Amino acid sequence: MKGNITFTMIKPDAVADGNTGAILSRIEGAGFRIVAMKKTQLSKSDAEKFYGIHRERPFFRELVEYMTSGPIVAAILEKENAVEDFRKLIGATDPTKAEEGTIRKLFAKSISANAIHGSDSDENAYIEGNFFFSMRERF
Ligand code: IDP
Ligand code: MG
Repeated sequence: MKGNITFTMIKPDAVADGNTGAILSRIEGAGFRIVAMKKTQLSKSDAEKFYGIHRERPFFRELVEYMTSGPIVAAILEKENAVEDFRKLIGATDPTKAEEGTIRKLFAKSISANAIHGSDSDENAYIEGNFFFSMRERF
């Protein structure tokens, strides 16, 4: 069912602030079905691997430090047009540029501690989902 799956993480700032429930409620309210979910904490090597594409970016060290600073909630979500619709729901990377009503506008603290991750393509949704879960054909 290509196109119907995306991957998310509720990031350490949002989990630490007690916003997990409020964010999940918005995700479900927007029509996404949670097909797998777990709370865990990334090791340094997990975070470096997950964000490997950003290795050369100036913020990479800050990003790894932040993403390992506390527990995250990882989930696979299902909905028609999941990747694009979820990116709309979470808003721009920089919360000061995110639209009103988006999850980042509501819950993010900064461009780094921006509350939530959302996959940017179908291909990455599968790669990222498989990083935390064993995705089978039915996904
Ligand atoms: P995205 O999460 O909206 O897809 P990406 O450009 O893929 O944004 O960056 C991945 C993550 O790296 C962001 O969500 C944010 O946590 C962090 N990040 C991105 N740009 C910056 C920056 O300029 N300074 C600090 N952290 C950043
Ligand atoms: Mg990205």
